[in-house]
Amino acid sequence: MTNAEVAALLSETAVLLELAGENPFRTRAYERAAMAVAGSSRPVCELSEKELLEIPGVGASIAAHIREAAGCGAFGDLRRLRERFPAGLLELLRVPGLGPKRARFLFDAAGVKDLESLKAACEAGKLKGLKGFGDKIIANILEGLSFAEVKPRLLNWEARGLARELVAALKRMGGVGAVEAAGSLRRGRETVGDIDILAASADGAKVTEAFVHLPQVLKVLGVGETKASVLLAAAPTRGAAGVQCDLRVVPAASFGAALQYFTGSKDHNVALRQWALKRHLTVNEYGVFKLGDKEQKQPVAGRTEAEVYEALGLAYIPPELRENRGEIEAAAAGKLPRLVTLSDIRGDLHNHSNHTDGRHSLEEMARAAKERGWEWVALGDHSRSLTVARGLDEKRLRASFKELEGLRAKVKGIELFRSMEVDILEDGRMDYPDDVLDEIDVVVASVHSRFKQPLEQMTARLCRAAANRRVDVMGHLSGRLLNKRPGYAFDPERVLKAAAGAGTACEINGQPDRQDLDDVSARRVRELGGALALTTDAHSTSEFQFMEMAVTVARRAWLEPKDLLNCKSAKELREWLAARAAKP
Ligand code: DGT
Ligand code: CA
Ligand code: CA
Ligand code: ZN
Repeated sequence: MTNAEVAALLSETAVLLELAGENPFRTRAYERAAMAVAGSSRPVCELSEKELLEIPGVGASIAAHIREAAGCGAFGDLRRLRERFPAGLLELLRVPGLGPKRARFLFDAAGVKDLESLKAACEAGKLKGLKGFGDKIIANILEGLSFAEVKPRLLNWEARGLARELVAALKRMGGVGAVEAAGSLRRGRETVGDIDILAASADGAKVTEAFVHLPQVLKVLGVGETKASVLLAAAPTRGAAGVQCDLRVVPAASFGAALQYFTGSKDHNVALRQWALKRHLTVNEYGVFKLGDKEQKQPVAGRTEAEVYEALGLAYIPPELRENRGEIEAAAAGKLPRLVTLSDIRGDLHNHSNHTDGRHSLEEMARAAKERGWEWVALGDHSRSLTVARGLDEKRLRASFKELEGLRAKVKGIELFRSMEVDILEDGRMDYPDDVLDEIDVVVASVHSRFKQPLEQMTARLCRAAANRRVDVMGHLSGRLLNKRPGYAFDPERVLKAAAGAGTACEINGQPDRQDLDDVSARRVRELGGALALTTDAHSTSEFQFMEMAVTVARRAWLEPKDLLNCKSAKELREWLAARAAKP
């Protein structure tokens, strides 16, 4: 079995557990493991139990499931769940606002068998009057239906895993030079529609033919001398079935031009061609040519991408910026940002240990952060109101502080800060009294309840938290989960302004299905002069690797090291926190 197939089984288990009414944090554990397996660079079916446990989000029981699936294509727990719930029911669960209980009721008692019949029932007014289906619920379901009808796209993190395998397989083939993933994946978009791969070779037919016979290929959609399209055996996220992958093979002399073209975005390429025309040049997938060169046999550039931009009189534009959002003008003026990279990161500010719903101890988390080469890490957990995640009451909070204090002497070579993800209560107050908040170095404030508040109320709630000087970072501000639920209703502009005004940082959460803030909002924070923090929200030591996802979002938001708390030294971070604590 491929990683994608294993991921699909785990993701299916998550959905079925939700139907079974399981604790949402247990459901989430399977979703997390599915994303991690899909993004893993090693074939999970060939790993030992010990190696499996190194994958983010894979604990003992999920490791056992994977070992079982490797042998027979599924595992016992999943088979039993499948027997309990018919397939059509799964589709209904993609509707946010419906929920497992109502989905089961409609399925069993109201003849609603899939999305289509749910829509018909809503429109015909058949839900009205059913027990538990008030006007507000029906409105939520209708809104949720339009969300569920959009075809799910593959998460960037999952696509990276798939592409990495394919790129490596292509590089191993004889006669193949450079190989790169292009398209939206290379631009770091949060989700991708399909995977585009580009390879340099003098013998295209040989490469495309070998490509369509790779074990990852489920179905061949087309194969020719320079390109091939296939469906990959993959359905990692909820419903994102049959991922398409396009391979193009070009001669090495035009690899750079082709890479530029197939990386897109389309809007960037259109703007770039207009820019070229003004300079009496034309640019296409074969190279940059003088306008007079009708035969296009003498390219001015084409072998590398850098050469293509240079020939057009532009600084090299990193792929994450190629969305026609002002990058061409900035490149022409020499004003491109010095985008943050993973190696600029000195620490993480939001994560969880086994005091609440994380898998590893504070000590294991501290050591893993150190192994990553970080200079500091702020370790934390969930606050008391989040009972499903065993949130810490004041007594357990103090115990965790004491443990962390002890670790400062024990784990040398990394500075430890105390952080906590503290719930924002429904009126915008925080889940701990002020004197407790004062004992926490980094307070990350998040919404985990009452998602359905009206826009005004939610906006006021978030603004109040953002303006609270005891709050240091606003956590996953929109509350969205990609492919699962939209964020709650609120006015981001007002909240971002409140945060910037109070000097409160906003988080870019690197969990692959959160990526929250998104690139557009994060860029807005920078414009407003606000601070930003990249976080992993790690629930195990290896989930610290989600910093890479957060960095990608940050790059798409034009962020530089100076915009990020993560790029401060421990001393600078302490000073930043102290300045906030000293505010009246
Ligand atoms: P996706 O797959 O929906 O996430 O988005 P992309 O950007 O990967 O789009 P895709 O796969 O259709 O095409 C890959 C790149 O190839 C795209 O970003 C730009 C280039 N491209 C494809 N078709 C066209 C076209 O008709 N005109 C132009 N200018 N560029 C194109
Ligand atoms: Ca694509
Ligand atoms: Ca494509
Ligand atoms: Zn959270």
